[in-house]
Amino acid sequence: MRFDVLTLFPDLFSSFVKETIPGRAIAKGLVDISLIDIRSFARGPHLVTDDRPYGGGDGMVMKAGPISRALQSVEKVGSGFRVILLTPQGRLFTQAVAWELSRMEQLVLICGRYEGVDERVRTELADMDLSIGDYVLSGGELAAMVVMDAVSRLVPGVLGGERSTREDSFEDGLLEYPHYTRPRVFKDREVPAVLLSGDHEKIRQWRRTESLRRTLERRPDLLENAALSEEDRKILAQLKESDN
Ligand code: 9D3
Repeated sequence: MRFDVLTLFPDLFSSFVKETIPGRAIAKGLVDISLIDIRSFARGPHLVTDDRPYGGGDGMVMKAGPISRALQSVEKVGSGFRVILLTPQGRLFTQAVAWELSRMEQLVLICGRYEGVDERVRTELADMDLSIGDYVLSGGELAAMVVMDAVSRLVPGVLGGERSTREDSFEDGLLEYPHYTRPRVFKDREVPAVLLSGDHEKIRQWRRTESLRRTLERRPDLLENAALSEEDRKILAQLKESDN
């Protein structure tokens, strides 16, 4: 997977590239991140990348020209190629979108700053737009890192030891059960006895019940699309009835 990031702040990515999962994948040659400074494609003595909005109003808008020229400088490495604009107005980035994108060979991520980006970047240059959630960031850079982290760990071979990504939260549509390690007692709180019992079937049932309980309490919206067995539905019915 090759990522090309178009940004006014390439330095923001240095520790991300060095330290994250994609960083380890880079060492293995499975993921490659190329940073492109939009300012180096600006023109004139002042290398202007933004301008005042047509129609008036506060704030500045990123110009289409420098972004367009930065995009033209990106070398296409394959056929599975998508240009993605990170914007608060974009389609919501979810695990399902991450899986879709992980099948591509190359993703170009355009990071906006200021109040926004000239609309023609979205309509004429980008194939899709993404938002990472309903909160206001100062720019698209953190969103680009979120997308790269989530997508690159789905690329085959990226996760160390091939630990199954299907075990992860959200892969079966439920929140995870609680985890415990030593010590057995912490702040007078004991590890649930069932986890020390050695009874693997009991442990499996307990974990599934806690997974369902947490999802019901915290994210009932996830239950709509979760992969639920008959056993799961019985447990859920009990949890709803008994209020525990
Ligand atoms: C002042 C009105 N804002 C609209 C909500 C304008 C605005 C806010 C934040 C324009 C750009 C930004 C910068 N954010 C992003 O570029 C961004 C973002 C985000 O803020 N939240 C979630 N996902 C994303 S992806 C890119």
